[in-house]
Amino acid sequence: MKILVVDDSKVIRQLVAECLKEMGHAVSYAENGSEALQYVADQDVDLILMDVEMPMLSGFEATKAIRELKKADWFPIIFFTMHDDDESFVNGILAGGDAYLPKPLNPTRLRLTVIAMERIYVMRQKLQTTQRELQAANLELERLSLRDQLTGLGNRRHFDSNLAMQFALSRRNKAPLSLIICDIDYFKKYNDALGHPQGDGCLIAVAKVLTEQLARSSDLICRYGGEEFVAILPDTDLQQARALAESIRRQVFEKNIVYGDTETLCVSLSLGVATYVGQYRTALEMLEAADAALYKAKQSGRNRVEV
Ligand code: GH3
Ligand code: MG
Ligand code: MG
Ligand code: MG
Ligand code: MG
Repeated sequence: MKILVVDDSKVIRQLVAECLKEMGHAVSYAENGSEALQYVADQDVDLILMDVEMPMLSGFEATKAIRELKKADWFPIIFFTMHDDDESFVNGILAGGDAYLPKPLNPTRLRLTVIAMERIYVMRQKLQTTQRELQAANLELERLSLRDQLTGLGNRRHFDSNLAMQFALSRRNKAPLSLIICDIDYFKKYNDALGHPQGDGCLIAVAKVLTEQLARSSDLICRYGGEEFVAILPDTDLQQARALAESIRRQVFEKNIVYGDTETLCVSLSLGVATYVGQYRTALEMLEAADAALYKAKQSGRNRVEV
């Protein structure tokens, strides 16, 4: 344990330290209550051995202040004092102490009390490990809850919360915000021709193109539904977004993912683009505009970009 010994007498500090070092503990010192308080504010401590009568701040006062400072973190504090009466003992416990040893110190009693307090230390260590593991597990859960399992892209949940946030940011900063919605053309036919597992592979391939084409760290690409993807592009104007969409369309088409005898049966995307420059009242309105553009792309022959 990291033990802090607090006493205004150098002789006692040395005596106690010798005993603790023999037990294998790391020892630090403070000469009065306020030094102890300062030490606890700056450094890690597992146990404090504290004299009661000291100049500046008494052991009881220092203990009250330490308990206030470290509200969420209880480590044991052992008092040692000349005042061996019941009332002093009660006051020590009320001040936030855990044990009370009379002076002159009996080394065996000191050692045994430290051993008993070490159990609190062991429990604290376990608790801290559990807390760390829980935090890590929560982070992982949070991460998983925002991912699409198949493609590794963001999922619908991620998209919804990010769009709301980016829309608000864009409105406040008066910066353009673009959306690209992509839908694989005739994907049902692809599945019918090659089967669902192959279809899944095609979704992964399209996701890869999207990830490669939209490389800004601020871009968010999500799988919106079955064979629909959507990208949120902050600080991107209509001209840039349209060019990106066109590049995605071309890259997917040129991959030449054929699924029939004739060349015409080749995977392609239809894409709809919308850019917010203050004209939409809500993020949903913007999404509807992008969706309408996608519909137009489908209506006018597929494998194309519309705005
Ligand atoms: P359109 O050009 O009008 O978009 O035609 P489409 O066939 O792509 O559209 P439709 O909505 O009729 O069919 C979408 C298909 O996407 C149907 C479904 O089986 C397939 N699909 C959706 N999710 C998945 C998936 O996770 N894996 C696979 N393999 N197929 C999927
Ligand atoms: Mg003293
Ligand atoms: Mg669709
Ligand atoms: Mg559909
Ligand atoms: Mg489709």
